[in-house]
Amino acid sequence: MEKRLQEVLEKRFHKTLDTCTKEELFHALMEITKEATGNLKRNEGSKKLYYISAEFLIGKLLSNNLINLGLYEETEKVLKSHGYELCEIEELEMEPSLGNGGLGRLAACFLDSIATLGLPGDGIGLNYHFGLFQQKFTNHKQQELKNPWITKESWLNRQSFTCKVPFKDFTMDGVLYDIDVPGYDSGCNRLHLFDVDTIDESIVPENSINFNKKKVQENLTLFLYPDDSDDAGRKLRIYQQYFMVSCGAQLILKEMEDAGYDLHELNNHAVIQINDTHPSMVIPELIRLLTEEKGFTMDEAVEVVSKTCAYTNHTILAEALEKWPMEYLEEVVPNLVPIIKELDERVRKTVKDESTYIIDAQDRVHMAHMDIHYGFSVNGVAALHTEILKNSELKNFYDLYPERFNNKTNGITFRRWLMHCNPILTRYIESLIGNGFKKDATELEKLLAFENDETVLNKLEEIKMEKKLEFKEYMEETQGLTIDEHSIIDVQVKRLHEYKRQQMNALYAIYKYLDIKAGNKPSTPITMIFGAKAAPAYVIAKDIIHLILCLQELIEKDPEVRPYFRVLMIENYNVSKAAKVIPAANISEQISLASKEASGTGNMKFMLNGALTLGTEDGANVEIRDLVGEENIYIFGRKPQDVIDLYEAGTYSSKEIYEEDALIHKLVDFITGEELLAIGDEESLTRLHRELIGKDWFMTLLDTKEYITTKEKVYADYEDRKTWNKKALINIAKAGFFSSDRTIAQYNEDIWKLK
Ligand code: CR1
Repeated sequence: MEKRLQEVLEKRFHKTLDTCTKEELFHALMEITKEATGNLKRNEGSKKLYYISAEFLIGKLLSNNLINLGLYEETEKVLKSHGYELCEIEELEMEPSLGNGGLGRLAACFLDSIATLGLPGDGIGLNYHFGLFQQKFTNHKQQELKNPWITKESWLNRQSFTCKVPFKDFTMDGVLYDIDVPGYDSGCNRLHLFDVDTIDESIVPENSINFNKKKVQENLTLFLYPDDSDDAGRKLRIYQQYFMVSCGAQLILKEMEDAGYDLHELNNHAVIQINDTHPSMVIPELIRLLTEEKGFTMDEAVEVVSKTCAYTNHTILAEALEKWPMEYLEEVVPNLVPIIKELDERVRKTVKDESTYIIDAQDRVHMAHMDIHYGFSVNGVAALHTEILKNSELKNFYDLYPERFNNKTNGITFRRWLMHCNPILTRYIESLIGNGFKKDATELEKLLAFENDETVLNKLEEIKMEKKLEFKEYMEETQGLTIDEHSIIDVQVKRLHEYKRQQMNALYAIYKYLDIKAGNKPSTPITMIFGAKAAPAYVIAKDIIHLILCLQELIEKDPEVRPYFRVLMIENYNVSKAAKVIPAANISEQISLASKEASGTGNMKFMLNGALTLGTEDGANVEIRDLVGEENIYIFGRKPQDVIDLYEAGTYSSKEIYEEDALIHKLVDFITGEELLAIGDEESLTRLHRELIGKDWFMTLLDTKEYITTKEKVYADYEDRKTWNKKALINIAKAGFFSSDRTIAQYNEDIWKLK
């Protein structure tokens, strides 16, 4: 490594390891890493997976690629001997935020595991020039800025593949950029990101994310999920989706033909995993290409495509289940319209249940319905979620095709979420149980042998302290906030959404603030940490951020409360910041309204790093509980079936709770009380107050009381550090199940069947 680094630095910058700048060092490292990845053998086989997704939240790649290539430690040593820290150098990389949250990060973890397991499988997506917006706090509000990540030199490698994508009024030329995906001690796959050369980044002004949505040739791949609160935004999304699937489908067919396969046997050589409904148009597009260009009859095309495509559902929230008005499709992708109509006709001929038709009475196309009728597999992302799909959300489909439904509980890559983000913990685990867990995560269970070993438990606590100190330093540098490393670190980081109920956590903060004001000081100080971006057009979500930032300000300025209790919000929460805060956490907040969080994956990252979960009976929390046992997790709140029944009955009334419960009344009214109005924006706080009392669609007030009681218990339990550390150890030991290597092995076993 040292020799190669010197060579590259000399050749590119006429510098040495002792004279170069950090930027030059970063570029040399990127070049060497790219070269090493390029030299890996490609994972191959007679059948190949295409994981098609609108999002790949890959995050920074340098360190992870070095880890997977087995070069991390050596590089670290070489740099150290010349006075550099690798962790400082990795900060220089621009973060590719090519996803919103869990769904996109899952796709990135999956790519890592697919490559690691040696499976031939490539990702297909879009090369967004700006990632998810960069978040800034101004006047206690979220401000959105553009978030560029592509520099002159990047991980992208331009390929020679091109294709033509026919829209109604014009054709666009697709070009392809690849990012190599090295497996951990394994071969390499690729992430294919499609783009167009006519994109014009200059149509987006500085400090903004606004642009002319109608200039599709110039804006198509500018942004991930452009604001779709208006018609132009929604149409742009259809443009993006069709562009992605058409390029993807053309690439797949070309690869199959190049390999000499008969396209009539496509399903024997390719499997396409459709990640949520954003890529659903790949089904009619493949049928179009096969019938128009490859001489297939409609029957032949429908049959082979149905045997090739599989669909993953990631949510039961109605807003996220895409239904495109036929009128839009006619305006954007008229070529697909007759095919979609034909697919719907075929359903109507054989199926009585109208609720499963692809085109509904309002002439809207239900993308998920198309996936289920014309795919061979439908999976949910956690056991509970899949049961809800089968028994309620998609019951009518389950009745039709029970054999298609299966569960694949999500997972996370331990390379990033343990080895990279917590090297001290990794090394310590290795010293206790050897390094087998790096390849087989279930070996972490060997840690259970130490559950009563005080030396080990104390050491775990020391490691947590070290990670808290690192996080403290980071927050000081980035936001000028000084965290008390001796406090309990209680963290809720995830996208902002009412169903995730950050507002309930904020109500707790109000409770605690008032309690301390009344003289009840906690024995150990508490630091509540939030991190969340709100979709730019999601008004209430932004009001919740405003509330949290106002609470932060109130408490930071209150010398009576601040020493005991603080509320801090991480600005611009992203993958890199997740890697800093998660290892420092004692408590992992997973408090969604039961039944609404399909899985969650943050919950897994926290447990792996020794935080205890405070959560509802939702998503993968249920499986975490089953693994660690009731006594090593804090579960509270209404049960999923009760919630489903409550929606069904339509009897939930937050107003009733607010009027009948004095404590809740007081907490909710604090939002518009004089303390916060002195800091914040009356309109925003009043809107949130009104929403909580008048609607509260995600039933915050239903669980608030029990949440407060349970959280008080968690804080009290922290006082018995020995028992706490034991619980932490059990959580780490049981986290192995949540390795995405396990998830991917199951996808392969049940769905993909790659050799
Ligand atoms: C779910 O909300 C899940 C991820 C990955 C999200 C979350 O619970 O962990 O998917 N769904 O499966 C989503 O983003 C659009 O839907």
